Amino acid sequence: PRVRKPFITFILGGPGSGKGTQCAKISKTFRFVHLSAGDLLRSEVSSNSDNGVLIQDIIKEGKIVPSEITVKLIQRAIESSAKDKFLIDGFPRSDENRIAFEKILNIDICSALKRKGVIDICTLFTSMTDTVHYWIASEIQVCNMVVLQVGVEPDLVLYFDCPEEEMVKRVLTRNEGRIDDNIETVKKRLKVFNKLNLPVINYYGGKGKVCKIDAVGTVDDIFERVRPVFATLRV
Ligand code: UP5
Ligand code: MG
Repeated sequence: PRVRKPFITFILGGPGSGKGTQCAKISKTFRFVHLSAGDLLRSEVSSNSDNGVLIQDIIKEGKIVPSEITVKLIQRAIESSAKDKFLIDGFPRSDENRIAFEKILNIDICSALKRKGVIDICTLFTSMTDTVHYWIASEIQVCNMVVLQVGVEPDLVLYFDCPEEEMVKRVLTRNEGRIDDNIETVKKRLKVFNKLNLPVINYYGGKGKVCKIDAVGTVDDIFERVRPVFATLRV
């Protein structure tokens, strides 16, 4: 069977840097599925799910929701989509988030291998569920053996780089009733971004995966900086 390998883009940047706005334009122009981690969490709150109150309290404090909750929501959204190009907006927000994403996926593969007692990789391919297919990052052919490279790494990371005063101005004028769009919470969100999210960007930077976009200017100006990144992709 064909191995399904989704194309994963992480969209990162501080609060109000324009992630959501640019994702809307990218998904429309280049047919990507836009998954906002913040929106997935907010819809858990509004649907009164088991974790709704916990999530709401954390968002209000500008802190990071436990990885297992967010990862599950993202995983479910990817799996229930028939498409294979994704923008994951606002995740991972910390090294812990990033590692949890990779680890969960690794466990899927390992348990599939164990369950099937697989020695022959062709047997594995024919016996795996669709879910597991998703999480195979790539296969490498070595002589007659196929080695699976597991752990989901994004194919691309976009980082919207924006000065703090501009981000604060945008968030405070948004006026959409978000409980975290007030000066106290914005200050906390910025602190958490600098302390926990920048290391994730640096990690992927070290792997040559980050495309840094100057996020100052009009929405259209910024999209013209983003456009060539996607126009030159071969996916
Ligand atoms: N705007 C956009 N572009 C503009 C431009 N070029 N010029 C002028 N104005 C511009 O934009 C923000 C506002 O600015 C909008 O009004 C827009 O019209 C305007 P937007 O595109 O919404 O920016 P974005 O970067 O998406 O800002 P957002 O506030 O959504 O970013 P956050 O990262 O803070 O919010 P998110 O929803 O991702 O997360 C919220 C909270 O959820 C987090 O703080 C955290 O508590 C929790 N969370 C987790 O715990 N884990 C996760 O994985 C994700 C979220
Ligand atoms: Mg957003």
